[in-house]
Amino acid sequence: MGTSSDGGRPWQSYTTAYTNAKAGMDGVDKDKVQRVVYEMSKGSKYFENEQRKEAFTKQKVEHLRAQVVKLSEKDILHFEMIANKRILELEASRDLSKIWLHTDMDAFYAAVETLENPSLRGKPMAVGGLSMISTANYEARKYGVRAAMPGFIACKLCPDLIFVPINFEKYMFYSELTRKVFRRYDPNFISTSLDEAYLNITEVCINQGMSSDEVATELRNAIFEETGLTCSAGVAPNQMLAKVCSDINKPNGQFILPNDRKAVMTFISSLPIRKIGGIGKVTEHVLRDALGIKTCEDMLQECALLRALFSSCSSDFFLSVGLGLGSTTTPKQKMRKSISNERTFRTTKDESFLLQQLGDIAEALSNDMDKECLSGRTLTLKLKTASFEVRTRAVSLQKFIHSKEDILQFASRMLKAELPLSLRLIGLRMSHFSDDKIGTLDPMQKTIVGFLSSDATGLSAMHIENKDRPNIGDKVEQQEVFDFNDRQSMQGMEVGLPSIDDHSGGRHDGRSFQCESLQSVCSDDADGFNMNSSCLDESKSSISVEPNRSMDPVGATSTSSHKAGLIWVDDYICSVCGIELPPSFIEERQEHSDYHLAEMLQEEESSCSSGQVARERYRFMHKETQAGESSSRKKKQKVKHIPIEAFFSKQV
Ligand code: DCP
Ligand code: MG
Repeated sequence: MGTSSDGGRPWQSYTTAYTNAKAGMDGVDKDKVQRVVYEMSKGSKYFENEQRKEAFTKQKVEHLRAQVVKLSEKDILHFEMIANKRILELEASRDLSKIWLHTDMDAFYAAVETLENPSLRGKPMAVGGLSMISTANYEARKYGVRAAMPGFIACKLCPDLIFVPINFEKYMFYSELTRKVFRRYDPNFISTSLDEAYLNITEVCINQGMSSDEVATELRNAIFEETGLTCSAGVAPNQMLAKVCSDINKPNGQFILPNDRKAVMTFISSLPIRKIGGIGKVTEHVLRDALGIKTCEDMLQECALLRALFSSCSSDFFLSVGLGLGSTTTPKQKMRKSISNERTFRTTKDESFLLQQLGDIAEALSNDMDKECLSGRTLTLKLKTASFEVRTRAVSLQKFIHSKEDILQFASRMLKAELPLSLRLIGLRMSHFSDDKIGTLDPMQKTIVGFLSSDATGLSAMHIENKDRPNIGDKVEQQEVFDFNDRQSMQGMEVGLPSIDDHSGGRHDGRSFQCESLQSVCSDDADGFNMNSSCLDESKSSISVEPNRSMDPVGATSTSSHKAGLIWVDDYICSVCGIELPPSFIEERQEHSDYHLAEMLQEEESSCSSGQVARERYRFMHKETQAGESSSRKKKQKVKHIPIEAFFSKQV
């Protein structure tokens, strides 16, 4: 960004959410847009934050490149064999029997506003204000104006731009009208936002003797009749492809991909990976710059590297993308994993104002939870600072809570621990719901109580999650649904940097606190819906360590490996979990051994009923580890576990 190697055109490497093309932006002068965005944001906090994110991406790329270099020819062959076997398995799972339709309203908010005020028709307009635009109509997009762009930049690109304030009630009303139509075609349609839905139209096609093309046309006409609004549709054998297809002939168009393997493979062969839901800017850049992967087909070409460098979960996702596979089923019941509420305001450090906002958010969250009869155990506080840094703090409680008072009690403790701080956004998210009724204590839920002594308030654990997720109701461009650190975090390494694209324009602070036994939660409720999102759901635990720490000498490996009873079968396979790591990945193997060691100790701890016993064991483990290992190791261990009291040290 702005280096001497940029030939005096630093904006060319300045790619942000604002400079990505959306539908209707094909003919836009990209260079001009990038220059304006660059010039208008240069020096701002946003700009600085983008620079930090770019540095993070570069670091990821360098890390992966270094890993690639370490792979021997034998390693590559080994992983190629495994990947090819997996490709065959995935191929065998291909289901071409379903017809999926994805529909997406055209310039939704803007179209609703224009419907209600026809004088806007044909003029460039945006919904939102000078600070942020929610969407722009297709006339405005010709100038490079788009959703998520600050209005003041949009004005520079398009001086005649008309702004219309946002009005959610209207959009919800029209969204409900579209849903009435969807129900006629698929009563179990999956709605992913106010303006998007997936419909299984297999039965309609068969029962009505209609082609999918005819059904799509009929459905779009019905939506127009019902609402006066246009939408676009994509039809394909699975949800992932249907979504890609609905964007092809936007606005007011449709694209049909037949249920035929050859057609799918041809379609996917040149498709840029960024078109796939779940692959965002960071993933795109990292895969391109580190592994040379640009198209979906490249995923198959580079299958050995993907398999070697990513967890099986993520590499499965990548290989599925390469094969054009996606979900073909309707989830029986979409279980909500979290519920949230957030407020953006003018940047302030006024403590009473911030606490007042927090109270309002807690109340709104509590009301929303009551409507759905939810009570939860993990409360996450999200803060966006004046410098766009996004911090999340979470607390796991012994009991399930739902009342405003309870939420506020824990939320204000978390907030106060951060103050003084200049903030522009506060959010609260509740997750880990009780399955049944409000207030029920789940005896099976393990809390930190068995490990560290609980405090009287029931506040038992706190960790800092290493990534941020969009909130329910947030509209995000594409959320990355896999974790770059996955292989590393599976192995117990966390670099303390964000691992998904941060669509909120924020940065996550790199600190890692470790309080819940030896386990830190590296990801809980990713809002992704596709095949690999479930892989992220709490399935991976990691041991948080200091960012960029120095690695231990090989000697330490044997100590930990021995403790965890771990050997490397066939030179590659971990005897404990089956993960594969080439012999040349010495440091990663060390991390992996450490992970199992911690896991083993954790199991022991959880079988202890007394917190005191657990603490003693914890101390013993520390002493033991420190005695046998290098001084850098000692430092690491200290960083791993920060007592919860430390977190509240600033509390009033
Ligand atoms: N939205 C938002 N913030 C964003 C993106 C979208 O508030 N960053 C809102 C406004 C949009 C609506 O969600 O009207 C639907 O989002 P889409 O991405 O589908 O965008 P549009 O419907 O506006 O345009 P199109 O689908 O034609 O590209
Ligand atoms: Mg839309």
